[in-house]
Amino acid sequence: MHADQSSQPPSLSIVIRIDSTYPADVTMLQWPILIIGAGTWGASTALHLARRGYTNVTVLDAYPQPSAISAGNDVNKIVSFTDPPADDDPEFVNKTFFAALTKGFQHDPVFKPHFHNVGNIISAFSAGGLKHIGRRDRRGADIVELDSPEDFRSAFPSGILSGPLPGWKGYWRKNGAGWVHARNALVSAITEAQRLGVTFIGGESEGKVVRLLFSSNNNGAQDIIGAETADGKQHLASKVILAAGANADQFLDFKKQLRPTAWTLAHIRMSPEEAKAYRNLPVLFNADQGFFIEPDEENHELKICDEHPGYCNWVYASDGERRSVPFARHQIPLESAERIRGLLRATMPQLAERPFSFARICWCADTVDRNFLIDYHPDYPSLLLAVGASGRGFAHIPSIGGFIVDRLEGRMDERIATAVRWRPEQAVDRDWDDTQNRFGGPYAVMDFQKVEGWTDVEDS
Ligand code: FAD
Ligand code: FSA
Repeated sequence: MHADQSSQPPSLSIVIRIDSTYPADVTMLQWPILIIGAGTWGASTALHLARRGYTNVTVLDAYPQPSAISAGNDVNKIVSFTDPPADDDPEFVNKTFFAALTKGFQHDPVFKPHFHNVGNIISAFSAGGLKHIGRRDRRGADIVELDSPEDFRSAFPSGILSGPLPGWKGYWRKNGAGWVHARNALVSAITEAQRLGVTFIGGESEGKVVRLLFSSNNNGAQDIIGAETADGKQHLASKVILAAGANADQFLDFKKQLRPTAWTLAHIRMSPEEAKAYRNLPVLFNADQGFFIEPDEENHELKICDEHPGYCNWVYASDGERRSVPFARHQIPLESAERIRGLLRATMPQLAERPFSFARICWCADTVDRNFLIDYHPDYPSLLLAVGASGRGFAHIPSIGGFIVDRLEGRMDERIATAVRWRPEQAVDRDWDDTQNRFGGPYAVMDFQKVEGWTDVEDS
C-alpha cells in the first residue's frame, strides 16, 4: 500500500453508512474533492462522500446525467446476495464486497426500491461453461438443479420458454437473487448525492475531462492537482478520484492493468399485455449464449445480451504494441445481433424475429484477475483510482463508494486493500486475448476493427 493519508485502524467495510462515519481528521471533510466520471462507481462514491459529511465534492462527466455511455445506464443488471463471511473465510474479500451490496439493496432506501428478488438461473451447455457455472456462486438456500429443458420450463410461467434449450443445464436460485433497474438506481444515487450537496457537471464541453493537471515540487516529485475540461476550465482539488470506467485508461499509463472491452445488448419492444405476461421471470443467464431479464415496466422493453469474451478496439502504436480504445456506438455488430436471435430461438422463439428497438455496445475495463482496482497511484499521492470493475461492477452500486472512501481515508481493510491494489506486476506479460473465464460467441476475444457490418436500429 502506498500514500496512506492517515494511520487509522482498518475498519470492516460491510456497513452501509446511512449515518455518516466521520474520518478522524475532520478537516478532510472540507477538502475539495473531484470525481472524474458520474457512472456507476463515481455516483456511488459521491453518495458515500456526502453521507460521511464531505462538503466540497464535484463530479465531472462527459455526458449529462445519467451518462449515455455509462455501463450502468441500462434497464437492468444481475444482482445476487451473499451473507457476511467469517473472518477466516478464504473468499473473505469477494464475500465482503457482496455482503455490503446485499445490505444496501436490502436496507438502503436509495437502492432498495430498484431491486427485484425474482431469482436467477445460471446455466450453460459447453463443457467449459458447465465447469465454470459449477464453481460459480451457488450459496444460499433454495438452489434447484435444472437438468433438462422441462426443468427449465418449470421455472417459468407456461408458454414462455417454448424453445428447445438444447443441452442446457443449470442452477436456479430462487431467493436473494434477481435484477436491479440499473438506470433508476444510478439516478437515485445521483439525486441523493445532489440533495446532500454534491455538484454534478455533465456535458461534452463543461464536464468532459481532457487532461489531468499535475504539479511538481523542487525535488521533481509530482502530484495531481485537478483536471481540465473541454471548455478549458481547470478544476483544482485536494484529492482526485478517477472513476471513468473503460475511459480511465486514456488518462494515465495503467501499465496494461486495464483492458477496455465491450459487450453488446439489444432491446425488443413488447405490448403492455405481453409485458404483463412476462413479469417477474427469473433472470436466465447462459454462460455459452447470453441472458435476458423480464421487460421493464415503463417502456415494456426486453433487454437481451449475447454472451462472449468481449470485443476490443485494437489500435497499434509504431512499436507494434496494441491497446484497446473505447468508442461510443448505439448499434451492435450484425454477428452479435444474430447471436441474440440465436439465444431467443433457443429460449423464446416466439420473440426471435422481432425488430430491435434499441442496441448498443457497452464498455467495461477488465483487470488481469478481474478484481477491482481501488488504490492511490504510486506516483501521484492525491490521485485515487476507482476502476477495473471488470464487467461485474454494477451490482456494487450501493456499497462500492463506501470502500472507495475507506481507501481515500486510509482505512480500508488490509485484505481488501491488497486484493484491489495497484498491481502492474500482474500485467507485465499480459495476454490481451485471454478470455478471462468467459464463454460464448466464438469463444475468443473479438476485434471491432474486423467487424463486417453493424445494425441499423433507430435509436428510440
Ligand atoms: P461507467 O458506469 O461506465 O462510468 C464511467 C463514466 O465515466 C461514464 O459516466 C462516462 O460518461 C464517464 N466518462 C468517460 N470519459 C470521461 C471523460 N473524458 N470525462 C468525464 N467523464 C468521462 N455488472 C453487474 O454487476 N451485473 C450485470 O448484470 C452486469 N451486466 C452488464 C452487461 C453489459 C452489457 C455490460 C457492458 C456490463 C455489465 N455489467 C454488469 C458491468 C457493469 O455495468 C460495470 O462494471 C459498471 O457499470 C462499471 O462502472 P464504472 O463506474 O466503472 O463505469
Ligand atoms: O453474473 C453477472 O454478474 C453477469 S455480468 C453480465 C455481463 O454481460 C457478463 O455476462 C459479460 O461477460 C461481461 O462481464 C459484461 O457483463
